[in-house]
Amino acid sequence: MVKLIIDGKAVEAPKGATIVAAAKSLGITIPTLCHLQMGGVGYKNDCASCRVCVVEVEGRRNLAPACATPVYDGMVVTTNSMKVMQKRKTVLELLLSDHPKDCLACSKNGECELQDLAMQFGVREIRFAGKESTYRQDVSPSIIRDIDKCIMCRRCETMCNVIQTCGVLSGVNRGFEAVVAPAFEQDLEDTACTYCGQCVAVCPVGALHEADHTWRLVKDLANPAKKVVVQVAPAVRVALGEEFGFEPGTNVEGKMIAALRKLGFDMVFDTNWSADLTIMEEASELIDRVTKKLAGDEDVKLPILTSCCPAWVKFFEHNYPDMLDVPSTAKSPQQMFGAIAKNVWAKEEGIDKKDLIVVSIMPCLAKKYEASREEFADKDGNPDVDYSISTRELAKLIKQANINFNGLDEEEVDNPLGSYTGAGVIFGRTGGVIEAATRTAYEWITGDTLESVDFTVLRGMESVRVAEVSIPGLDEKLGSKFRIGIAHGLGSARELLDKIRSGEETVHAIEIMACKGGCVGGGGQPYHHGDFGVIVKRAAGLTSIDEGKELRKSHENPYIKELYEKHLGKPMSHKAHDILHTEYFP
Ligand code: HC0
Ligand code: SF4
Repeated sequence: MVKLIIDGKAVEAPKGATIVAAAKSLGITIPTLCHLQMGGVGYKNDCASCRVCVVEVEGRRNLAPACATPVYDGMVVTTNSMKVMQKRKTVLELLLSDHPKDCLACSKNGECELQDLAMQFGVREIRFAGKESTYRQDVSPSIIRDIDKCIMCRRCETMCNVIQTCGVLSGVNRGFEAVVAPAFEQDLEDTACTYCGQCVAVCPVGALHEADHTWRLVKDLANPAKKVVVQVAPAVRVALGEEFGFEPGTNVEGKMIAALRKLGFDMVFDTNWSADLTIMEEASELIDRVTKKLAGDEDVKLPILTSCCPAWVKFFEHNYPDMLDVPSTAKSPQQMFGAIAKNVWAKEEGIDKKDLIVVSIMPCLAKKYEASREEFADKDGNPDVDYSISTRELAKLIKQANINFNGLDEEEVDNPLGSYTGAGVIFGRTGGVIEAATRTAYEWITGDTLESVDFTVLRGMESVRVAEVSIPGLDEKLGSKFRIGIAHGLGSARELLDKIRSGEETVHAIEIMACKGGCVGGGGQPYHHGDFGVIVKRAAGLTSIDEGKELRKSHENPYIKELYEKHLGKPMSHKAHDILHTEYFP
């Protein structure tokens, strides 16, 4: 530990800590723009490019960037002198000199970190008005890049390269032309971008944002000729409340359902219901593959990989084209929902599917892209899910519609595509999909009722973890317990998959989610401003919803049982395969 003084207060900090970190331990917040550190994730952006965090260090002629200057014994730092404040204001004015001035029409208006600092430092005029760089807008199915607004903080670059290992974004060009972009300044759509949206989640300004579908939705809701139904992803209900002053992790499901009805949706359904349906297919496929493998079938691949995260699917299609027969062929809950709503439910209700609009509310930006994938549309081009709206977009719509969210009475979901078990809701956090599958697979393999459905060995926030579950009857045949791998974050997925490809690790099943923490940390959730604690609280919120449910195993969902009895026969039947399974493309 080293001893230093910051703003007249003595403090001890670990050797190698930065001034920003040491000041934080004293409760002193030094403003930063490029700097961002997320504990628990291993994310640290410290390129020191913006210089907003400058401070005075005794004995040093120039001001020092606090985010990149390590502390030392006897250091004396001043974070709030007139010289420091003037310099920060000048830095902001320089940043604004090459920044569009359309804040009122910017997607980040009200949430922009540059705007906040300009206000905090009393910037009232742009003293250095001059040439502004202009770039064409890059529009993809999920993400829009408005690169005129890029301040070269490089948070997105660190996220894409270090945490997600996608290598899509990096600094190109020099000087005034410098910008963060894909190689050869291609559009995202032409790259190996997974649309995970994690670059959007850390962008401090409006340079990266979601492809907004709210106006399309408003138009559909106002059209009496259309029946508009909605499904809501597991992770939305524990994060939406943050936009209305609730603590992260608070379950606002009842108010959310009421708000969706007030917005004009004809039916409010739940993706948790189709998460239960996904388990019926995925657990069956798992048992089928293990059984065939044990019988010596060399064509059968293990481990089986979960396939419900669309960014993960796109990642393995780009990076593991030799392993496309490994993931489960089960569609994601979003897509299973759409397929059942349009091809089964609409028929039962006598609705022409051309008049039915299926909307999803997702914590994820890649879900927008997933909904638009060609294989998820019928031969006439009618998609199973028409479009997807992020948690943030839903919050905006609720505010636009002047709905007093906090004052709403709680309401219940519609059926038959709504009620869910505890297994369906934990899909939204890391480890949840495989825990849900294990609950069902265990009971189906053993024929016994589980004493406890809480497979706590599968839980936690470690980025890559391998756990063993004992399944009586199967252990003996396998010669080991059932081994499960879990990874969240695409870099962690790559780490685990590379070990499996090389034979260094052997597991029977793997769950992968592209975002840290799982969907609760998705790129469409309310901004977490680098606080991973927010994501941990959302995950805990989902666990507690599961614990409060009477039914906690997907195969016990009465509406799912009815769906098989009336329409699908049994899991993996010909009909189930037709409607609920998909394929992957290199
Ligand atoms: Fe997820 Fe899902 S759990 S990917 O994170 O499987 O987005 O919340 O909706 O589809 O259910 C996201 C969340 C979902 C799907 C589910 C899965
Ligand atoms: Fe990289 Fe994900 Fe952003 Fe694509 S969406 S550029 S993969 S961080």
